[in-house]
Amino acid sequence: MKKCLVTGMPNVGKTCFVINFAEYMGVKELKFHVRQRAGYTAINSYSLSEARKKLISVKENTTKEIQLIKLEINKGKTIRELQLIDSCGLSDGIHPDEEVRLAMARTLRLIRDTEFILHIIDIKNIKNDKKGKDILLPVDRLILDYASMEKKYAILANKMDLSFAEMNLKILKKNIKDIIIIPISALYKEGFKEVKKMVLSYV
Ligand SMILES: Nc1nc2c(ncn2[C@@H]2O[C@H](COP(=O)(O)OP(=O)(O)OP(=O)(O)O)[C@@H](O)[C@H]2O)c(=O)[nH]1
Ligand SMILES: [Mg+2]
Repeated sequence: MKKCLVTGMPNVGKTCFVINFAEYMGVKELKFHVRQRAGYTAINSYSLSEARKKLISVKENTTKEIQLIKLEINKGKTIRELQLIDSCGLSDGIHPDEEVRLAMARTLRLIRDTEFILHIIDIKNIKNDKKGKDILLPVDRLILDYASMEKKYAILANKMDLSFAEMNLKILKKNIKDIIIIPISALYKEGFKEVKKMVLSYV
């Protein structure tokens, strides 16, 4: 089965995207397959509203486990399956909480092992276009540099509903060339048509 990893820094909207994109793709009830450290996989079922309430939060590193949804996607006359994978966000430095550190290590392994990467960047995190300064935060730069060379890869520029987002998107597009950048609002399910097109070309 094909796999797509949704990754990025903490709090950028990965879980919000996974839930709302699954809904956009026609899922009515979410079955999250959660890999347990004991080696088995638990299935946690939620209604869409329940999942949004329980799994999305303003707190950083809410997601600590690898949790995935299996999507059935109509492509022509066939049905293709895709695992949409959500995992722990990556941050700079050494996190004080061991559980988070281990979770980040699992995300790094997933980045290495997954062929299709959707890298969510919070449009708020784009810095001003100053000479000699990167417009991306170091972690976003590392993910971009690695995944764009090795994988099928796109940046999802999230939170485009925010007021200054358009200006930051311009800066992002001007500085990051030859990479697919799809502006989205995971919260308001905007830009999903473009993401679906990319997913369809992969499955
Ligand atoms: N304005 C706005 N807020 C968003 C959007 N997407 C997500 N958020 C908010 O961003 C916060 C983090 O969302 P999550 O989906 O939990 O982010 P995450 O990347 O899974 O975070 P971790 O699991 O902690 O790494 C929540 O308060 C969401 O409501 C968006 O498109 N627009
Ligand atoms: Mg999350």
